[in-house]
Amino acid sequence: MTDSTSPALAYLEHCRTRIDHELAQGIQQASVSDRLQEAMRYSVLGGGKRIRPALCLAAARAVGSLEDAAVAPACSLELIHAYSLVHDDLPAMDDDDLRRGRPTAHIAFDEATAILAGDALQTLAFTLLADAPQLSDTQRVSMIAELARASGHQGMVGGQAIDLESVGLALNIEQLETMHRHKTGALIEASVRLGALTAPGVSEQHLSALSDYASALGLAFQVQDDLLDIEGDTEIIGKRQGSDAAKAKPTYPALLGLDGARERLGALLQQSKQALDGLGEEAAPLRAMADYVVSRNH
Ligand code: GRG
Repeated sequence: MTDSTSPALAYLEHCRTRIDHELAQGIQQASVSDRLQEAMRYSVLGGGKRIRPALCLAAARAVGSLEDAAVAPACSLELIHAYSLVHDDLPAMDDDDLRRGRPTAHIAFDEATAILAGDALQTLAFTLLADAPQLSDTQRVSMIAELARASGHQGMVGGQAIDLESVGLALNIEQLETMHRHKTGALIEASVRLGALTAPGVSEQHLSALSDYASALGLAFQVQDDLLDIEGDTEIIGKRQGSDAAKAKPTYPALLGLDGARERLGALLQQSKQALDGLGEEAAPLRAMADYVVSRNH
């Protein structure tokens, strides 16, 4: 890690401390099945960088909200993210055995329990938002609507469907970016927007600038993910676990070449940070997160 990532690493650690306690409490609430609850805990609290909660807390700070107001939305974003990883790892999807250096949920438990844990994490996300003590009814409804849009068929789930349908097809760069904007970008954008919505009177101008920041950052996240895959695999087309030629997916380096992908990453970082020009020093954690996303090593 370079000097440019250290402010973000400190911020990510701060966010982890702040939200992991809340996540554990949310999962702890009486469950009719100990095994299901254990699978939920395993899938959420066993590692992960907490990029989405950090973006949510950082956006709240950028618009002058108290951090307390952003804790429930930040947890809801991490829960949706965790559910998506559990389901993505299933045999019917990516069929991965390892996640965050440990057996995936369906290996550690069983397939049916992993499906249920993912379902339960998803609904818990919306419960936390509906019950968020620091937010008004209007804010809760707006956030629930935004999160549902970003994670459902208009967002992440839709992107995953495009991804599955495109296996073996030669996507062009526009089609690749459309897929990523939905599959991973929508939740990253929602992370920033939910943070901004903690300020009751947030202006359309600020919301739009923050959406532009997040939209460029969501793509940058994916370019860096593809570049990290190459370092891990030394293959331009491939995937991390359960590699299977028939499942080869298009990537930025495959379409643009290594230099082209790095150039695209630089342009997206610049675009992302430029969107914050109208925001002051309070947006420093968002700027640090942008640097981190493009230089992270895992
Ligand atoms: C199955 C409904 C459903 C959706 C799946 C987002 C997604 C759609 C699948 C994730 C698969 C994947 C590995 C995509 C690459 C980008 C990505 C989301 C990586 C993991 O995110 P990080 O790096 O993970 O933030 P950590 O472990 O740090 O939380």
